[in-house]
Amino acid sequence: MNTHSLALDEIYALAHSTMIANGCDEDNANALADIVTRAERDGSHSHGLFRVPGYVKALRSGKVNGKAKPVVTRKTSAAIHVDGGGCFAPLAQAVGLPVLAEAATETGVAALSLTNIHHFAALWPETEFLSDRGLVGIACTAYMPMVAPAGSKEKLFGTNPISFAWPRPGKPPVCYDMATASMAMGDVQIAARDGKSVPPGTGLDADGNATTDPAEIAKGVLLPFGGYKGSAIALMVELLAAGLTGENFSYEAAEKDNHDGGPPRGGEMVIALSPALLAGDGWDTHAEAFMERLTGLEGVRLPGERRHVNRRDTGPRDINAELVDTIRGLG
Ligand code: NDP
Ligand code: PYC
Repeated sequence: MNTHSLALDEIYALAHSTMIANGCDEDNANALADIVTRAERDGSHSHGLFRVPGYVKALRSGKVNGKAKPVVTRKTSAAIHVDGGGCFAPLAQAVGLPVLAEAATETGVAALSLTNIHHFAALWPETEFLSDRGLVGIACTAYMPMVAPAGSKEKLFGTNPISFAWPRPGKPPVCYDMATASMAMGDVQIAARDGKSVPPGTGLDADGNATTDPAEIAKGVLLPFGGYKGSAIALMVELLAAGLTGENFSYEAAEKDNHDGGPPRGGEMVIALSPALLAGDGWDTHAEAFMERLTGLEGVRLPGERRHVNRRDTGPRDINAELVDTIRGLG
């Protein structure tokens, strides 16, 4: 693979200038460039610059409002809502997450529903925002149908990611962020681009046959991770991100979408819990003793650790050259 070496501030500038050139105002462009840069910094390659052409398509078709001003409402002491006004998710999160953190710190438990947003990013930025403030974070969002529920060969669920972050004072959080599909579609697309195969059990081709060819899976369906168990979690994500926010289920999002290649309108649910209020004094040392047991087992590493190691490297990143050239052409 041919690559271009880009410093983190060059990645930010590339994403920012591309957003501005395609109709975003400063707030929207900054929020997007920030999320893209942090994804590349951490090695979340399928949700960094890789997504910029899709973001541009959604701006150019008018599906996403690059000048949206999200509105946050504290509906009760523990229920917060953000209407994104048709923006990409990161700006709506930037407006809602501080209010969520304040509410959970006061009450112990709080929930943030985001509607009228377009989510095309990783979810660890949401949950780590909360764990950085001493809170437990859980976030999930739906998408458009790509995954066949257990027992079916027909797609209905989105790749429906869920992220969980646990705060560890003085240390990076434990944070997982995973599609409830066997693999994120972005990673399937990158495997297809790079001429790689994917593990058996990832998905089916358009005729419903098992295949390890990612290009065929992209035309067919992904399978949930872990059979009916992952399927149940994907179902839960649909209900939390759409049923509980009042926004589109994945199938509704697809029915209403203009299919420009950018993210559809949807919702997100973010939940924050305060261990200091719920478990009380000593919650952190108690949890750390558990982490020590866990990481003391041979072969175990904590989820999020790979990203946090990448994060410590502040040097340039090698980015697929064709992707960089494509993005430069969009400015
Ligand atoms: P992966 O399968 O690559 O990783 C899932 C999680 O497992 C990560 O937290 C990862 O931590 C952890 N992990 C991986 N290997 C190990 C290991 N050996 N031991 C312990 N933990 C491990 O991610 P997915 O392909 O499922 O998802 C990729 C991204 O796609 C996510 O960021 C997700 O949010 C995003 N996505 C976004 C969607 C959207 O609608 N916006 C839809 C679907 C996916 P680590 O990162 O440290 O490796
Ligand atoms: O990788 O499956 C995915 C995905 C869908 C929306 C954003 N990412």
